[in-house]
Amino acid sequence: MIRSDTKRGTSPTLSHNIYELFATKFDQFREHPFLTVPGGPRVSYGEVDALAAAFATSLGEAGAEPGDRVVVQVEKSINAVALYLACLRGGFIYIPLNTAYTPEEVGFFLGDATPSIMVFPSSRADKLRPVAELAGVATTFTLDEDGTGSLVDAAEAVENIAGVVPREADDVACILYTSGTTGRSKGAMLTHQGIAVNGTALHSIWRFRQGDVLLHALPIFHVHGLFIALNVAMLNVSEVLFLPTFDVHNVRAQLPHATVMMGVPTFYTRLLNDPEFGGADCVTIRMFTSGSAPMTETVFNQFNERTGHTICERYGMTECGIITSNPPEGERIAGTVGFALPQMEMRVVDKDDEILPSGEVGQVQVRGPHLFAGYWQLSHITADALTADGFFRTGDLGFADDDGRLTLVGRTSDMIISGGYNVYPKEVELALDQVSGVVESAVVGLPHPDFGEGVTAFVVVDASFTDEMIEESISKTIEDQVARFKQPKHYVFVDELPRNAMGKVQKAQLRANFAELYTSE
Ligand code: MLC
Ligand code: AMP
Repeated sequence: MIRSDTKRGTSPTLSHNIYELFATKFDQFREHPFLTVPGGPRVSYGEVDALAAAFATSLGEAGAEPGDRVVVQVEKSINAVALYLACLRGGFIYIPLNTAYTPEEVGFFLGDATPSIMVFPSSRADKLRPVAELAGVATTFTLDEDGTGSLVDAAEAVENIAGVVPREADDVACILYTSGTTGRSKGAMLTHQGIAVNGTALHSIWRFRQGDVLLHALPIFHVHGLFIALNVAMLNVSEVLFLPTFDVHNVRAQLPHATVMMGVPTFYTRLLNDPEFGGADCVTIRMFTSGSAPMTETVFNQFNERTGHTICERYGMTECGIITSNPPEGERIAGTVGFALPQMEMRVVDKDDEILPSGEVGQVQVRGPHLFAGYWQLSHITADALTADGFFRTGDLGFADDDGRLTLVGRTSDMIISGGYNVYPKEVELALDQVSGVVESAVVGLPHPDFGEGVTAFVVVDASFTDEMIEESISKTIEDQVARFKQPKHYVFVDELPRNAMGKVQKAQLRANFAELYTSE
């Protein structure tokens, strides 16, 4: 049941709670369709607002105080969106986790974030409830109706809806975990102001307008699907065609009902792999955007030839939201990620943080109100990530042209981006090195026709292990420890890893020697 009552904060004009920004729109357009699940339910802005209000009240009644963390590992659903909004509304810090994370990985996040509440689907309760108990989480909820400890049931029983909790601009709204080169995940603290500024800027530069309908097939536990796609749609009070995952058939069925689609490059590669996909699917679309990973010029050009659309590529990062975008109405150039957003200062620097002339490759640094407030409880790492004058070191390498248009060419770390998900080689190597029979390993990203980069492990095996024994040993350990998308797509067993005179593993050599491992298949 969805309630119709809601309640605003007592002094919304003094509060920077981003929920107030959304609520001004929700109040005006309560009947307007918000989330439409094709073949499933459709809810209006007013209904989601009321559900969020009831969820927020229930979380408060369960003991959550403003500033408390709420860790959430749930499938994409209307309830999941309402839960995100409920946390904003109640001033609780929302921490979404990738649904692919194993219970062991979830245990790390719970220990680090010390939430007072965790929410999971009842299908995973058997595995996750003990992990939450072990981490000392006071309360757990499921997000399905009629499950034991269901937040939905608790919300239905709520009698007095609590108001929107006032927040300061720099109060933390969400923590999104992002890994580092050390393999240890860090919680990027994102503020109410930072998220609002980024969403508002995108809404404006991408010229969102009345009648826009967003096709949403991204996961909602990352910046892309959550802030960039959902927040912008909510600021526009747009209808969102809400697909649980990216599936070419379902996406093609919905494209004729949409005006905007946001995706990672793999979405576009997969659409192009369908020989029947073409311009006829896209007649209502005014903008396709791509980001989270590099889009090749080939895909950009083929998409243009097939559909007549030039994809608007943009560049972002968990810590900063969107940094640059190609212009929606100006020239969108393949291989470039466009211009810095309003209020975002961007520079390309050398290793001493000195600004480089246009055309020279260096590290991209950014400063502005979109920036995160630091890594959760890691002040030293936060300090290292920022320059003395407050620029964030993105770790991305690129160059700007005379007009400020940015082209990315690589990264300072050996991070892999597979289908838009970041994979840190160190984390996979640490897991592999624990496997019985593995002497040592090196993990690299190799060009992959579907995922952009394919996680690939080079493994030195103890001579007493046969191929069969080592394969069994690896799959037993890895499957429990690391999420599926991080697991190597291919293992290469080698006698030794190439090293330089200092003993450092030469990953560049592995990448060069095996560059065609996936593309020649
Ligand atoms: C799924 N698999 C992946 C994978 N996703 N493996 C590597 N990389 C991925 N990204 C695994 C599955 O577990 C499965 O394993 C096998 O690969 C094939 O599954 P699939 O059914 O083909 O995968 P699918 O569910 O279709 O997912 C692919 C995808 C998805 C590309 C649609 O990964 C996706 O939605 N990616 C978007 C990521 C995203 O939103 N990133 C934004 C980060 S924010 P097996 O072994 O069981 O077969 C950010 C900032 C910014 O970066 O700028 O936006
Ligand atoms: P994440 O930490 O998951 O937010 O991933 C951010 C990283 O994704 C950035 O630092 C870039 O390396 C990469 N990225 C995002 N958008 C693009 C893009 N359009 N082209 C190339 N890389 C991108």
